[in-house]
Amino acid sequence: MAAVERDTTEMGLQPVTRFPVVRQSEDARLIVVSNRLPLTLQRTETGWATARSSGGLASAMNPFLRRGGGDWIGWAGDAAEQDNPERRAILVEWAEKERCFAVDLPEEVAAGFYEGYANQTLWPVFHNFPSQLNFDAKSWEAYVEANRIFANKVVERYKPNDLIWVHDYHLMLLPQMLREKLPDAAIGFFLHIPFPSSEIFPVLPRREELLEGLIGADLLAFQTHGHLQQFRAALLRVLGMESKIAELAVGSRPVRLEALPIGIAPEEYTQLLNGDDKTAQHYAEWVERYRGRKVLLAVDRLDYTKGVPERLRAYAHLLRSSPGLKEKVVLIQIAVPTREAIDTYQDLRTEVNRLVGEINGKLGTPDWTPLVYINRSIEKSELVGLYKLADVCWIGSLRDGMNLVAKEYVACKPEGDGVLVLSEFAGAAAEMGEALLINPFDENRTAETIGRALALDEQERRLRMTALHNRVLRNDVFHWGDRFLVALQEAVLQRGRYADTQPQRLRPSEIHDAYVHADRRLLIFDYDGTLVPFARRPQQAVPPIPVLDLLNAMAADSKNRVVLISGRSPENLGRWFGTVQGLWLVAEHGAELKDPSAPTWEALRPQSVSDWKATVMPILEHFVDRTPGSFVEEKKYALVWHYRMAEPEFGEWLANELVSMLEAMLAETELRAFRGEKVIEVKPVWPSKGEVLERLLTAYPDPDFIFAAGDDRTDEDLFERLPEHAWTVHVGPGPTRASFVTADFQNLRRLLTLIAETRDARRAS
Ligand code: ADQ
Repeated sequence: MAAVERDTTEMGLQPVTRFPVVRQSEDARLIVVSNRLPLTLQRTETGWATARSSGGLASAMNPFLRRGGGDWIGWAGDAAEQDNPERRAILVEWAEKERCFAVDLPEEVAAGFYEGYANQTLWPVFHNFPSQLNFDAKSWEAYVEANRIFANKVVERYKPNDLIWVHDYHLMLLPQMLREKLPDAAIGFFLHIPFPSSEIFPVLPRREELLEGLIGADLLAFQTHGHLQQFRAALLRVLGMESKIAELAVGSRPVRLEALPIGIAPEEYTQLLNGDDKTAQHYAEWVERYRGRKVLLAVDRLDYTKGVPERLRAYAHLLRSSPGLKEKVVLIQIAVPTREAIDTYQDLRTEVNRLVGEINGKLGTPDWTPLVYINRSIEKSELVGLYKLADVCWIGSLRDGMNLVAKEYVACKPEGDGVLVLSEFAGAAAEMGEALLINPFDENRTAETIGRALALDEQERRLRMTALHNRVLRNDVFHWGDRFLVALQEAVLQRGRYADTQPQRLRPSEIHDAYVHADRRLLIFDYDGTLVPFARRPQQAVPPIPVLDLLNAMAADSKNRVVLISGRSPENLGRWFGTVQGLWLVAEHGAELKDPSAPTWEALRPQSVSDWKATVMPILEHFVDRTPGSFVEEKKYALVWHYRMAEPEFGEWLANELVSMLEAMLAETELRAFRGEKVIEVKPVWPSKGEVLERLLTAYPDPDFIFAAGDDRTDEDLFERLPEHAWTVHVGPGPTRASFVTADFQNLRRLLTLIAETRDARRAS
């Protein structure tokens, strides 16, 4: 979608490109919210100053916002001396000149939030390092408080129609906090770091609150499909919430899910590459200094997820195993200090310093320092000079959301030279397949791959690099940001779709009226949870006399065709309802059907096989062993694990685990694990109440009154397939496509009694 241009050059300003709009709204603005602004407060010896922030989020968002315009809300970066006039004046200037609105956090909140829960609890777990997790309740409270302070700041700046874009793991509670304060706001969230697997996510203290916080958004976007899938798995396992591949329903509100890999602003690099004196000077100097040597480059924040010690060990291994490389290669490792107040980071720094000393001390010569280690932030002109110089760029992340260094290096190789060696655990690997991929945990093979990269012939180098270069230029940060904002606006429009189909409370007199005036009526009922409450064991749900009377009365009316569709087995239904004259029965969610005038049941797919049961049964039995009070019911077409009598939380927990396990196992088969009310049912995909409808309408065409009632998701299939004029009723809470909802089976039975009595009344008159 093309961006909307607004020309402001005549006012002496830079041209402003507004973000792309789906539904054009004149006053729509963008509000970006992230932990850090692109500017950071810095205390100097004489007072206060402004510094540029480092890190991937600021690198990416800054050019995007500068192009499109918008407000940026974030923490000032230092919590001290908040009343200092010089400090305050700087923040005012940020707001006026840069549209950066600083959030001030009290000192103890800032520490607990940033160095505490965000970086010692969330960061390690989200990067698959649960062993590095530190948690204390105080830092959680600080995290909640910081999110609340951010929420207040956003509310202060918000105007109707604004788009709010929340960034990253520091602010996972913010979407829901904002939803409560601004129910109609468009709220999007982007996670820059990976989402952990559903095995690891649950170790997080306060995991439920985090997920509930996130799903307050209209759009949740991740760097890769893999991360998105892991989020869905965690949602299922921790909150028991099922989702579709690209959407989730929170009550009746849809939440859109997207995988949107972040890009860079290539011009920020190519401009320096081509026409900047400082960059050219650095480059010329280094070409001279490293003449006759191949240059390997690594650029990281000094974070344990980036795999710096692992890289240094692999480099030492390479030098030891390839004596031919002696004095022929140099590794330049740039490591920007980060989060130094946290012990783990100090330990990492010590370890890296030791490895650097060891490599240069043991492997260097008087003429050769094999490793150049720079432990500070460097200027962009230097960075670009290094990218241009490097023969190989080595990304060794043990885990990384994306890794922008990979893309920056590739952007600086317009001639198609240079080799990218990329960890398969960086999000970038999902879209940079032409790189040489490594497993950074495997020291030997990594060393081999680096050796291969150094020796790669020119043709292959160019082939790989050109493909990467073109893709990085195409999928830049503007493309990424535009896609996010379009998706957010579309997600907001989707709300309307659900709002239009909001079910209403049951209106018995209206239904009764339509019933009375109809001559060909089709009435379809689910049984458990709809006509009767759930029983503790399936066999205990013997139909009570009033229900049999109701069905008898309705089925006896010659204008009616009454159908009972249930998940129960044919034997079960036959035994209980066989005596009701004229009643159609459908068993096992639509696998078999019994026409009252036929002597036997009819299978909808007679050739269907059930030899899979032998494989699935032991798994379900294993869950029975683990869950006191649960049991397995065997039906003709399905196996059902019931956990209604199990301890509720434990039952839900294991149900989620069982579904995750079965989903993976059954992926390639025609079987699926379906969640019902306190049951997990494994059955083929084909029987559905929706499909049975076709069969019923063939046997009983053109009804002029259709009524259907049900309480669970299997009934939703039916509601969806019924024509618009059908009267559909959902019994109980939860989202539905039915046109009416009613609280429980008793309300429904009252309505049916009214209907059944109609016939009696007419007969009596
Ligand atoms: P980061 O973990 O910060 O970002 P990354 O994507 O590598 O990681 O970005 C680092 C940025 O800092 C790059 O733009 C790089 O040029 C810059 N940089 C690194 N070292 C530097 C130095 N010494 N001097 C100057 N600049 C330096 C998080 C996630 C990533 C994700 C980004 C963006 O952890 O996985 O790619 O957000 O979404």
